[in-house]
Amino acid sequence: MERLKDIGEDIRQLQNEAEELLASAKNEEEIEKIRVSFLGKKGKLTQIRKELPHLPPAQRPLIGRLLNEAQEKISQALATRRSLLRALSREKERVDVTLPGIRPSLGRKHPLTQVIDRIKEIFIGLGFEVVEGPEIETEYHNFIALNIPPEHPVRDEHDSFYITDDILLRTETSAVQIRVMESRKPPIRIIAPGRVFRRDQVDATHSHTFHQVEGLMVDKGITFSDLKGVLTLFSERMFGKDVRMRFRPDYFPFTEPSADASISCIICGGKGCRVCSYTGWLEILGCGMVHPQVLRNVGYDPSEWQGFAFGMGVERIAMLKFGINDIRLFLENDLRFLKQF
Ligand code: 2U9
Repeated sequence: MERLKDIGEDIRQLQNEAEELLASAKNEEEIEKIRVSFLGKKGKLTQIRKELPHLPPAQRPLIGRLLNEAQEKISQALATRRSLLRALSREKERVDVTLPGIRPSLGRKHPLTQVIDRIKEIFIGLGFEVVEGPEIETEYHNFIALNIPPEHPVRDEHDSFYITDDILLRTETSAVQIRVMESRKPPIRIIAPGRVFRRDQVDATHSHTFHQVEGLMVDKGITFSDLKGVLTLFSERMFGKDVRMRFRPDYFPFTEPSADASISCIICGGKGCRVCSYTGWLEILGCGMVHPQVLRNVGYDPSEWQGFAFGMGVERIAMLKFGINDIRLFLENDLRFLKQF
């Protein structure tokens, strides 16, 4: 009888022990270990069950029932713990859709790209086509076809990066336009935006690498009036309807006559301020009628075809438009600068 009580007590204790262990089980592996150590082939309850045949027959039904009950309870506790842990891990993965989102930071275009895009948009609106060409050029396309012979003083101004005796980094995008003229007959209405290179001493207004947009219109009977009309429309669209335009004589080997074009100062409206050096005017581009020799160089007869051309520095326009005072900022990729535009 005493032995019967002991076994009954052992069973209850084992059940408690299993339940306590399960209460602190942290994962599926720990639960499985507990199952094996109580209910497995060599488990603690299984060991007691093995003793059943050695007990007096009268005691067997009672102990058998206690064992079954304990096994049932432990199985239930195992299942309860399993489903609780599963529920907890699902809870961790659950997304709270009411939380505020993480806003992805949006990129933006470089200020020079913004300005080039706007220039393109305006000229496309005026019927021009955008053309691009190589940054590495032959001396012929970069200088000679443009009426700039080797001894010409402008070669000093355009001090260049030579790769071989007759291959260099282009100093202007004019070569692109020479290539277009070589391959087509007029009428031609093109702009050539792109990167150019000059061996300049770098300072707040000079960079060895900068951007230009050049333009060219060739057709029958093109005059300086067409040049003034197109460039005035451009500057009104670029800088505002109220800007006035001024053309003064200048000299370039590839145009004749040549002019520099200014707009009334966009800061002071022409009254005079620091930005326009108290002149009321800002120089924004160079222009002129395409030199007859340049037309001949590409096989056009200057008595049949005439044209005008212009060129502007994109950095200068962007500096005026955005109020930037140092050209070096465009090439530094400093986000504190770039995020302002
Ligand atoms: C062809 C014939 C003529 C393009 C022109 C300028 C005047 C000019 C400067 C502006 C500032 C260069 O970036 S800058 O330093 N450009 O003043 N450019 S006329 O004339 C051409 C182009 C192509 C076939």
